Amino acid sequence: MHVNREEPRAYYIPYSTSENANSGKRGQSPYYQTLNGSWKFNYLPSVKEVEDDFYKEDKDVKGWDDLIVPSCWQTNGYDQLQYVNYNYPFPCDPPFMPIENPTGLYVREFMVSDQWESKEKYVVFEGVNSCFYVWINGTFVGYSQGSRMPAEFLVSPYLKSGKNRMSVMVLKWCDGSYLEGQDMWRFSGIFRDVYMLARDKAHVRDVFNKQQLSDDFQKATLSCEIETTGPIEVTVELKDASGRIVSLGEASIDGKGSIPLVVNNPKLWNAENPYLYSLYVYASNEVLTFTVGFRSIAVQDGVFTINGQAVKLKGVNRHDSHPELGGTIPVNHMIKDLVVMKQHNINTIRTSHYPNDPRFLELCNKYGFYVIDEADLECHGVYSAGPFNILSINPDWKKSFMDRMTRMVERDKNQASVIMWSLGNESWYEVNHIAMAEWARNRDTSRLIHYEGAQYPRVETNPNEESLDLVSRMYASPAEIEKYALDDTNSKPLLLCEYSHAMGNGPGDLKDYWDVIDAYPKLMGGCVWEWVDHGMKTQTAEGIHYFAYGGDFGEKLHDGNFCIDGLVTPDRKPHTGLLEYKKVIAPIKIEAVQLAEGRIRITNRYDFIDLTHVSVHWKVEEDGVVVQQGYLDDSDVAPHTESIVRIPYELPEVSANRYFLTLTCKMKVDTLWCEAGHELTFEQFELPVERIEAVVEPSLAPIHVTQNGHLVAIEGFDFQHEFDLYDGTLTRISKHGLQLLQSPATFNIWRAPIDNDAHLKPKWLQEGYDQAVMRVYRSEIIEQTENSVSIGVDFSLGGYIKYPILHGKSIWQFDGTGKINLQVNVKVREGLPFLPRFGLKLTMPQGTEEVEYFGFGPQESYIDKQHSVKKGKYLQTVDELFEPYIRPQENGSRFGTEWVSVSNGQGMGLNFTSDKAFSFNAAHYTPEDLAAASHHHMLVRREETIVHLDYKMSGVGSHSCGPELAPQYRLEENEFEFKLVIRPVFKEDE
Ligand code: IPT
Repeated sequence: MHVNREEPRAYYIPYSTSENANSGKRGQSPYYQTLNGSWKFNYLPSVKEVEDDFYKEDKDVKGWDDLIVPSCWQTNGYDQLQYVNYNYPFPCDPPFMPIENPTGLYVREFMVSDQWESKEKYVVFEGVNSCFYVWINGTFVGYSQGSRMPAEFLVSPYLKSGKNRMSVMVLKWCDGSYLEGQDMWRFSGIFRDVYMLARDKAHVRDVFNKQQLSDDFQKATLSCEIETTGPIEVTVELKDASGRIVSLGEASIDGKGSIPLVVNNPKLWNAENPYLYSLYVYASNEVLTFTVGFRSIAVQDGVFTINGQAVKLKGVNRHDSHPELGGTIPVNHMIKDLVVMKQHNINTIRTSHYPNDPRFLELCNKYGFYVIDEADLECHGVYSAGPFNILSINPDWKKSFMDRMTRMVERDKNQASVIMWSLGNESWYEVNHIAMAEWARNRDTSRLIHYEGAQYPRVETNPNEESLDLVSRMYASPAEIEKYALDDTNSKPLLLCEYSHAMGNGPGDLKDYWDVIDAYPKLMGGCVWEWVDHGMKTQTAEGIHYFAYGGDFGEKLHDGNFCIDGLVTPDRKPHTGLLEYKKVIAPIKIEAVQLAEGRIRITNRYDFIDLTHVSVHWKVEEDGVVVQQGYLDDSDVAPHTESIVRIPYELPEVSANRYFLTLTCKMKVDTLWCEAGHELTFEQFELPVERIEAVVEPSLAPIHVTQNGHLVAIEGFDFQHEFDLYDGTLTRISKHGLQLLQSPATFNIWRAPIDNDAHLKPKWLQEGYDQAVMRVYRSEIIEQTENSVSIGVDFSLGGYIKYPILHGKSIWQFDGTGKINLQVNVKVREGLPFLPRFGLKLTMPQGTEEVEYFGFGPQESYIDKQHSVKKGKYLQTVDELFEPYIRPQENGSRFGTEWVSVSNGQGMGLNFTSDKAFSFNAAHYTPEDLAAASHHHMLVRREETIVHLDYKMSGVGSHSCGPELAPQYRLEENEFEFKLVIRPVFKEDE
């Protein structure tokens, strides 16, 4: 697995003074020299093409390419961009790799400072995929594999004064690749930083800051376990966040030693208040610094706790994924992720499925995140070829498994944010895992051990069931986790290490999960799969930018858009699913107690901090217009407690209007991740005001009806409508001569399948849901007066081969004002899969761009994805309603709409209402357009506007990898009635 690699150690950079250490910038250290930059690079499709002398000192490499390090080959035009989930993109023949193994040769010249003359010099590679050999000045230095772990080599013997040359050979595949079969783009190369360190001959090699908190948290002891490379005086100093020394110690250490530090009344670290002390380790000319966050992580009576407090993990799975740089993640990009996460109330990150850059963990310490640090180990691919456990049970592979655990734990053992070690992902669970777990438990008693694969039965049962501290599940449904929580024989907390698969339009089940998680102490939360869509930014021949996914680069084996399953886009724009998550996991909950008297309950769901940093604004809106507002008095609600508050609004006893109360919780202060005024969460209630319905006088305006064959013309003072009896539908709606319908209205059940419909889609297609056309059995005028006319239609909607999907009876009543009252009664054939939706589809002419509605907004909402939207009056454009999913699919619907007007810019259009709230959307694409395009940029925007008025739209769920859509979110009624009022309007006159 390696040759000449140094033993793993904690991550640090040696500095010369505490001042330059405090800068946090590696370049401030005189003992650090980056080897990032421009390297000469030669890519060869096969290792057999490597020239024997390529690493020699005098090898002429002028003709080679220039490549920036760190980087990935595939994002620089070398090799092949390929996205594969768990299958191996090579024959499964462990430990062998294809002979045609792509290879990258790197050469770089660098100077070594004269001031380093007397020092020991090391080179550190923080990440190279998948394995590499290093030479300096033509002499072999060493070899390492294990892509996301640092490899350090002692290079003093090979360096000379003046110019030196480093040559590196990186192979795309090695036997380690069998353990790196994670669901991701397969990148290669020196993709993380490379640097040299100059050390005193006798120096501190490793530091393990072992912390222990007394049971009452009043005393913290820090045992600094220090390993040196020779006899040396070591002084340690612990400073609090203000820079005050709180404890110090010293010792002469030759080899291993320990310096104890004690802090009375320590300030504890947690994700909400990430209080950090700084530890300085002085030895000879060097100072090393470590942040120290005192916290205790435990399972108490089956409940997961931090600092003795039950904590729920509100997490995400995060891959290293950059839309242009691939697996190379600059620090500012890491910060961007953390800021967006913080702004969305996320407190936990699982570093799926490998350790990240060590600076990422330092940022997590500082910004406040709980991290599940996962070993770089997934051998899921063996499962496609044969038994799942062939590697995890095989003693020949034990060393490789252990290597991935020991190097991670040693590197990250001082990081406060790391609360759990994870043995990797989806590699079954056998003796090799148990060895990893047991080693880690022995080395570090302060963290928990996680592994999801343990749920599968083992061939060789190991009696030590205690190897893991918690039970971990993927994609279990809310009902399944509830069952676990209710079973008293389950003594460990349960973590959903992956849940609510955020692929495409979704997830729609977050609230259901959290209702259950919040109800049971044994459920410790979970991490949504996943944080980011791994789209690669690319462009068409015409220069149109788009985000590519599997298959877009002509790769033979790929897994399509299964990598486009994040809560944010590749360029980190929040999807609507993230807004939903933010609301569901919000740290403050507001409930109604007695709205007539303005009483509400505020619950502080933070685990450690009170609410003094939050200001709560309230407003009352009367039909969408603010009529009263104010701020609540500061409420100092302690964590995990609640307070009942009175809001001083005054309500009329009766009104024809509706009143909504909206409370918004905002940050009072600037933080690392937000500015004062940032909205943490909100809540909304309809206020109890007795409603006097406005009396609508029946229209006495006369109506003229003329029938010409199958066409019925319905005319009044300022309108002309037309109904086609043959097709059983409306063909013209016009006001003042303006035709508002471009093509006949149709009943519609189809939606462009979302990713979460993928499993159901074949059944939908089998029944012809995508082709359902109307068959009219009867269509006639059934009632006519001076002021109105009604047309009755019996129809069915059917696809092909099978019996019709549904039968319906519609009554279209026209009155003298131009209003159209539609009532449709539907019977769906028994035994069918639930309907995507049912509603009326209209096409409105070019120029129909304005949408005004009273309902939920401003973003899309569905029956199961509507916690992050606010009820109000919205004015948007058709384009603003659209959500540009990377793979186009149903989007932009508005659930719970009470009325909507869709018009041209002058306000001339159609107004829709119903007796019950309905869903609508308006777009420049039909469901068929969306379904036919594989990427957003391939959509051709129509000039006309397609409007859907839906009785119901089925929910979105997370079935692409999660449970089926819950029954309450499906349109699976066999009989229903839908009423819709269509009114041509000139809005500016109303
Ligand atoms: C699970 C994987 O752990 C994760 O890496 C990713 O592939 C995700 O699913 C799907 O997007 S594996 C699945 C078979 C449960």
